[in-house]
Amino acid sequence: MPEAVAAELATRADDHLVQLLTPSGELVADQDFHYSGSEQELVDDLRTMLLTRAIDIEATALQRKGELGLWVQSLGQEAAQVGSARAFGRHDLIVPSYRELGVYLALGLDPLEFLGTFRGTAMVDWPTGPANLHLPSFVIGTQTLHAVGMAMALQRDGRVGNPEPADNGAVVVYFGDGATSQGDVNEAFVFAAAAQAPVVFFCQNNQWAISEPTTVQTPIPLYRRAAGFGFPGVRVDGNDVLAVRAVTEWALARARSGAGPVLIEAFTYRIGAHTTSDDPTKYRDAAEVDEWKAKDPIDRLRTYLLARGLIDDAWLDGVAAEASIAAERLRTGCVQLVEPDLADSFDLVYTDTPEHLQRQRQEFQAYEASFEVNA
Ligand SMILES: Cc1ncc(C[n+]2csc(CCOP(=O)(O)OP(=O)(O)O)c2C)c(N)n1
Repeated sequence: MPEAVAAELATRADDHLVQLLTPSGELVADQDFHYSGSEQELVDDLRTMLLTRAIDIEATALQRKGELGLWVQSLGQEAAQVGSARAFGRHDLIVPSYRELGVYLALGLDPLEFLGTFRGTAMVDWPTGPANLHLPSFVIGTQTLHAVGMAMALQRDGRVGNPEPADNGAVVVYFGDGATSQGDVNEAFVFAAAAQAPVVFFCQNNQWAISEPTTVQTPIPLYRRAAGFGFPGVRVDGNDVLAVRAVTEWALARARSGAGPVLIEAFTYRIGAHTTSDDPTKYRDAAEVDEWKAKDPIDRLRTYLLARGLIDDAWLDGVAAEASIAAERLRTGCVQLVEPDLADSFDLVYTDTPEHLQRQRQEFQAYEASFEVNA
C-alpha cells in the first residue's frame, strides 16, 4: 500500500459513533443528533423490544421442536430494528431482509404471519401486512436494488421534495454487513447516488456474515463506503434505540426532501447464531459474546427508564405476562397455520398466468394426484 494512502487511512481512525444512551443507561449528548421523541414513546419502545425478544425465543424453541423449518434470531439487534421503525412516515416504503422481527412488531404486524414464512405456509404472499411493507428477502442484498427502483418510482410519482414534508416519501431498506460484499448492493449504491434517489440504506452491522467476521470483508468501517459513492454515511450505536431513531429520522427526512440517499451503519452484534442451522461456538470467541452482552440494548433502556421512574417492577411484570400470552398464542397458532395448496403459487406471480406456467401447474397437480391414487 502506498505510504500516502496508508497515512490517510490512519488519520481517519476516529470513526464517530452516534450515541445518546450509554451501555450503563445514562443519557449523553451528540454534536449532531438529538432524541426527538417523548418519554412515553421510549416506554413503548422497551415494550416492543421485550416482546421481540420473547417471541424470538419462542420461535427458536418452535424450530427446535420441528414446527418451523428455520428461524433467524434478532437477539441483540432489537434497538436497531425498533428505533429505525419509529422513524417511518406515512408514505415511506419498507424493504426488509429476513432478520427484522422487531420492525414487524413495531409496525403492529401479527408475528404469526411472519412465522408462516418459516413454516412454509406463506411463501410468496403477505395477506394482511401494511401496504408499504415489502416481502422479506432471503437472497442476500438483492432487495437493495428493488428499494432503489421503488425510490426512483417515488420520484416519478411526485412524492419527493414537495414543500409540505407530509406529502413526501422515501424507502428504507435493511441488510446485513455481509450483504455489502454483494455486487447488488454496490450497484444499488451507484444507482441511488446517480439518481439522488430517496432511499435510506440501513445496514445492521452485527459483525458476522454467518462465520465471516466484518474484518474479513472490509478494511474500513462500512459507513465510510458511502462517501466513495457520493452520499453520506453515518455510524450509529445500533444498541441505542434513541440514537438509532434520531439518525434514521434525519436520514429519512433528508431523503424525502430530495437530497438523496444515506447509508446508516447500525453498529450492533448478533448475540445468537446466524440461524437455527448455525453453531457459532465453532468460530466465535465466548469472550466476544460476553463483551456484547454487557452492551445489551434492552438492559440499557430498562435501566434508564427505571432510574427515571418511568417504569417499575409492576410494569415489567405486566409486559412479561403479555409476552407469555404472545408466546402461547404462537405455540398454538403455529401448528394451526393452514398449508396452502402449492399449485396456487403458480397463480401468484403474474396477473395473467402465462401459458407455460399454467401447463406446469397442471403437471404439478397431476403429479400430486398420483400419490392419492396410489395411497
Ligand atoms: C445471494 C446469496 N448468497 C449467499 C446466500 C447465503 N447466505 C445466507 S445468509 C448469509 C450471510 C448474510 O450475512 P449478513 O449480510 O451480514 O446478514 P446477517 O444474516 O448477519 O443479518 C449468506 C451468505 C444467500 N442467501 N444469498
